[in-house]
Amino acid sequence: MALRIISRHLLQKPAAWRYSTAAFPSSPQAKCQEYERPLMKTTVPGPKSQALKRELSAIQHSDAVKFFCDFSASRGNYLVDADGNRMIDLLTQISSIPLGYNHPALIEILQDPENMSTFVNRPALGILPPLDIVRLISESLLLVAPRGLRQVQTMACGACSNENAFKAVFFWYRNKQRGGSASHEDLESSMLNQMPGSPDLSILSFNGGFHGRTLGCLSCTHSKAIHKVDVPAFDWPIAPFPHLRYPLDEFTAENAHEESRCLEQVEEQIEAYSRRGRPVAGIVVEPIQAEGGDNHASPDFFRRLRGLATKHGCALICDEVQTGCGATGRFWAHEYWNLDSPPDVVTFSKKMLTGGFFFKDELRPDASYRIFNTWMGDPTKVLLLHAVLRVIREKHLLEGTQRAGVVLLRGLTQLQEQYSNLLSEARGQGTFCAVTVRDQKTCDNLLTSCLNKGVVLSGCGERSIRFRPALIFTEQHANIFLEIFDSVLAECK
Ligand code: PSZ
Repeated sequence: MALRIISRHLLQKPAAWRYSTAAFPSSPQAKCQEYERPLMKTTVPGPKSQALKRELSAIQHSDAVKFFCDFSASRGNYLVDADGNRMIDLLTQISSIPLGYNHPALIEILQDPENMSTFVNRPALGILPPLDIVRLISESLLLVAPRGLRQVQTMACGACSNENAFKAVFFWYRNKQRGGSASHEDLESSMLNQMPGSPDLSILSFNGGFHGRTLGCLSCTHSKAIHKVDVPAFDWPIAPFPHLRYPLDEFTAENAHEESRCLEQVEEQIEAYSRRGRPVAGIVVEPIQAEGGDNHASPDFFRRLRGLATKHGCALICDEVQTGCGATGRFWAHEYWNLDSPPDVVTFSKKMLTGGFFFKDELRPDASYRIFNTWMGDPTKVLLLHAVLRVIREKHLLEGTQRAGVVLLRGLTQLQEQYSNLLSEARGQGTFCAVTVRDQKTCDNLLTSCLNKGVVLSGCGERSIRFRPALIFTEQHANIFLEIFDSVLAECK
């Protein structure tokens, strides 16, 4: 019965790739073609989205839903909603669409009958992996492994990746402390959540950081109270993240001073928690604090943080869930730092399509089933990533992102000069850009006006607008957006 319903549903609603051939002439180039400009038919959410939202609200809390997406009709940088509004997308499903909507290279993966069994049979990767898994990982994830990190573990999502990275760090730290694997006493006491098996260790994180919403990660997340309230948290150290002045190159001395202040606090916290018997096993940091408001720090800050981690025997966990996979113009944002020694762990998800983490050999768990769950990721996502990475290489999308980023940031800087009562602190790396708005209410108003003129955007921090386009966002797309943003700013009181 259930199967019949599903197949009828599939027949009524052709899958995305069939739509794309129907809607466009069949040559591959034509299939790539996206729309030319936004085209709005209603305000957003329009009547169809509103009706769907009422239906959804009956079964789940859905106040956060902005509108419903017609993914079949969406193309490239353009997201089409239930009411047929066509918008240029600078949010990309919270920074997680690498090549825009319905990219032909991804559709090809689904059309290839060779891939059928991968999509139909989801394995428990930790015990029964498919026979092509080594090739698949070698030809995808390992090609982009950060320098110095040769081990990789896939996971489902960003929080899951960080959560397991923390665990790997704790295992490593305890084995180092003990000089070997867990003792009988460790095993027994862990069953009762007692020391020494459940040790008093901590992860140091930064004010304004975001690392996910699962229990361990949430103790390292400090961007908004609504994420945290009512959930028990570990008493783990929290250090200040630098509050820099932008543009960074105009305030180098002042910013260096601020960074030193924060690094002193990091070291003080590490020492204080060690004295309290809760040593810091790892430090987790985003290369650019994203949810917290697109807060940047200099390569020098991160080099010195790396030094502090090494000095105090803590692992450095670089959370590239949002910055990874090219948006900053380098594949990994931490490549900008020129570290002497790489981070110990680099976590990823979002545009990488699969979650997971790269890590140093020393952080390999000492026994099986220590980092484990049912799926441990999903080979279909690695298959799609394989195609994403090929397109990034072949189409030189990192260079394209750098070029588009220059136009976007230059445009934002000009608008900030023109509307200096509204905008400040234009900042960014690649297309990973943001601008601060006068106050929260104005920020919300600007976001709404942009949406109704066909630009999907979102805020970050208290009153910043962030830009998270796909890697196929070009100078032309930046100009289309800037023109619309200019008109929105001109109408803003
Ligand atoms: O509100 C939310 O839950 C959001 S809005 C954006 C995110 C989450 N980002 C997820 C994220 C991240 O940006 C960084 C730097 N680290 C970890 C995560 C968690 O990833 P997910 O959401 O896949 O668990």
